Amino acid sequence: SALPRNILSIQSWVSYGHVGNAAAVFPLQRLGFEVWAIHTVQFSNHTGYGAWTGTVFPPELVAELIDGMEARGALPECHAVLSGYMGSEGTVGAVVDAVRRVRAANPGALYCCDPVMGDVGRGVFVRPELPDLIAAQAVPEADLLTPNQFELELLSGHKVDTLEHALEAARALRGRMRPGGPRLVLVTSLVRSGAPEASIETLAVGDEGAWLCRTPLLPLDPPRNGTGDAIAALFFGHYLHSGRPDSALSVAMSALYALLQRTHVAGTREIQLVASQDDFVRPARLFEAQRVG
Ligand code: PXL
Repeated sequence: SALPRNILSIQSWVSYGHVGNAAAVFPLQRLGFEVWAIHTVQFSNHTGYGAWTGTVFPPELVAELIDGMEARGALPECHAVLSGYMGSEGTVGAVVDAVRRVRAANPGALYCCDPVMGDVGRGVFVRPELPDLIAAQAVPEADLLTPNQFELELLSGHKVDTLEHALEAARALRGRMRPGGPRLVLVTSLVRSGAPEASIETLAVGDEGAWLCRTPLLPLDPPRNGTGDAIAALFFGHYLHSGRPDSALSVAMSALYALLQRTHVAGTREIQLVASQDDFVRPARLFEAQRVG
């Protein structure tokens, strides 16, 4: 069981459209992983529509499902854990507990935390207690962290307007992540002074340095809910395959560009996840990552 194959993904679920696990599970499966999905909610659709039906599951359900998997002897075979949007305070503790139980069974397991808190323009869109809880409990367990620019500012406590600021903030965050792990920070949706017009960048900062990947900016109206969830899944998946932050960054962002481009052409509100599946593995157009530190 040397190759990472089994990923536990703890996120929300929607019946219609693609956010949370409904944006992460399929890309990971398409990359060849077995995905053990735990859903924290089941809603009809994402909350970006302003109305939805469904249920928030109690945080205790996470531990209960881990209990059942443990009883099947599954945990030593769990190679990675991915978490995203956490609907309630209790979910943070439940996810961190799950990560600790997986690591007790398989010390080599990697945890990727997408610290979903908010976005530039929208501000904080989770419950106000969540950012501090994520910073205090989830970040110290994380091997990979995938904040957007806004979340990087919130977690680091510094405004980020330049590449130097982004590098400094990401390095500061690395110091708060799990010692002994790769401590890899992916900064998404980076818009900074000095970047070419009509572009958007993603920055990866790890042990061996920092890399930047630039793609053309596509219209973000309507907002593409689920994009961040898909990025975290694609980057984590490609990183688990190659162990290389630079190629994982290049392939994941190229795949994401293909997904957003197809969605733009289709003119749909929901990201075109299924139609873009071949691009997840081998993107039609490859955007190279350049070393910046
Ligand atoms: O993309 C983050 C996300 C996750 N889960 C649910 C959401 C959203 C964003 O809209 O509504 C249920």
